[in-house]
Amino acid sequence: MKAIFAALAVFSAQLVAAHYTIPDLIANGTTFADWLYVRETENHYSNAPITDVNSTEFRCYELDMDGTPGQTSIATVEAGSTIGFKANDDFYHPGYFDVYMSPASPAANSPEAGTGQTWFKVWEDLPTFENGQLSFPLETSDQFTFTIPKNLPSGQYLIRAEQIALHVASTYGGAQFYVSCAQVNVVNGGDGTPGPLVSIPGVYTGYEPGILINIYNLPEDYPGYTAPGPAVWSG
Ligand SMILES: *[C@@H]1O[C@H](CO)[C@@H](O)[C@H](O)[C@H]1NC(C)=O
Ligand SMILES: *[C@@H]1O[C@H](CO)[C@@H](O)[C@H](O)[C@H]1NC(C)=O
Ligand SMILES: [Cu+2]
Repeated sequence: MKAIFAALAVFSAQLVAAHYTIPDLIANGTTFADWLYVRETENHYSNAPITDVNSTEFRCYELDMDGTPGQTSIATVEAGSTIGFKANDDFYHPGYFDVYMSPASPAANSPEAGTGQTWFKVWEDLPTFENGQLSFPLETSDQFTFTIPKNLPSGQYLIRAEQIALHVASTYGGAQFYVSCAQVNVVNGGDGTPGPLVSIPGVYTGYEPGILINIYNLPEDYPGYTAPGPAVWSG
């Protein structure tokens, strides 16, 4: 009997642990090694999501908030080029995706980078709404790409990838956030002024209609998915 309970406990622990991380930066058509340019996250072993939108960890979820930045390399990327992120599994949870960037002062590999109201959104992927149902095109993919705005000023930045998984988001705190931050040096940039600027944490309360939502039981008059956070700055 005891053995059966132990086996069940292990089995359910594995079910709970069946999530993912986002360890790879894609740049210049190459997918780079795990945690080379992306700060290693605290869930690198458990793959578990963050659910507290107010915690300091919500920013980049580093394994060690002080040590990890310095242990992570900085990738040179060109403004206007296509970059992306790759997960360690398909993004099989239904959700919304976005990417934020922040100028990184004093450097992309310093713990202070991104701690102010300095973040702006550069890309998003919304669930589509058709025939009364949401659908999630990236569910069967383990990666996504986007363009670094051509007019983004040159310099060091953090790039924060986020999926807000919505499969158990019908109660407060249920949405699962999968996040990680890449460290980059943007070259050949322009003279744009990115915005609107937000703080992370601080950008969400967790009560937004795109975060606190029952995707399996939408209201009769549902208008389609509303993205949380600021509008995308495309440069
Ligand atoms: C991407 O290509 C640019 C231009 O050739 C180069 O400067 C940069 O180092 C490359 N970045 C990476 C991460 O390989
Ligand atoms: C996070 O902060 C927001 C805004 O202050 C608040 O409404 C919410 O209840 C907080 N959530 C948690 C889990 O502390
Ligand atoms: Cu999961």
